[in-house]
Amino acid sequence: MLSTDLLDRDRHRTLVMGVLNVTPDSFYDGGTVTTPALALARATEMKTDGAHILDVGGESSRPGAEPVPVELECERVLPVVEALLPLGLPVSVDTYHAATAREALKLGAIMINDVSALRFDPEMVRVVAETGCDCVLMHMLGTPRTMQQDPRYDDIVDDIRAFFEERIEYVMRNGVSEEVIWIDPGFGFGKTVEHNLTLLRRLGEFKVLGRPIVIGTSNKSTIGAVLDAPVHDRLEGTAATVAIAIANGANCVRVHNVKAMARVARMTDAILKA
Ligand code: HH2
Repeated sequence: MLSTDLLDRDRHRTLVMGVLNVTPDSFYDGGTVTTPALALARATEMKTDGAHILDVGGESSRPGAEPVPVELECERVLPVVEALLPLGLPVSVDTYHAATAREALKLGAIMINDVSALRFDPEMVRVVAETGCDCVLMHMLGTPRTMQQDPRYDDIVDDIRAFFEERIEYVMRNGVSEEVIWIDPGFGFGKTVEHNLTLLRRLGEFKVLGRPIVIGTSNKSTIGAVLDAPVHDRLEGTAATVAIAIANGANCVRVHNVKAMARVARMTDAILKA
């Protein structure tokens, strides 16, 4: 089991998850990885730069994105999963489709990163239960198409914690063991700038759930809004969010710029966990 395994081995180290999108339209790296060979080259670089996990995605979930048919997602993702396996790094697949997840796990992926927390495809919980794979439950308000339309919470942290309690109870009732569950508050998914900043400030409040926390702030629009910076000029802003997330209890940071953020994570870990 990846969570127990990696977290035990690396108790004093924050895990770095490198983002590898095989899409034409992802907000940061869209259109850059178009073949399994290019994916392998990018992933090899990420491994050298300090990635512990690779997260392969075949559908953009940026605000307003349209869903991709599952066949197309499989066409994009599966050959890339296969190409990455010889690297020996754990491969996660960013999907909410059970069919994609099932095939990717058969090939050798060991983690499913589901931005819908297993809500969008009712079959997904069965795939996770049957295979025993690791699984990230991410919070999102609505769907990528609708999530940024006036998102509201009573108290964002209390609401998301209640969401996780419900989701964890649901997956465990359906045969998923607790040890494989990771939680992610979904930075940028149905949240205003203020909501996202609050989540980072209060991330530690999710610790009561007893599960490893993943967070993906990398280059997102909240950083652009604070710094008034375009998407490819958000490295320092991302660094600040990664350091604060780790200080507030994140166990795994999902990032595009692996070299820089692996260093930020190592430095932050050294300060906090010496
Ligand atoms: N963010 C994105 C996609 N998947 N998964 C988790 N667990 N947490 C996140 O914050 C998260 C995620 C969006 O980032 P990216 O994949 O770079 O962009 P796009 O959705 O446009 O492909």
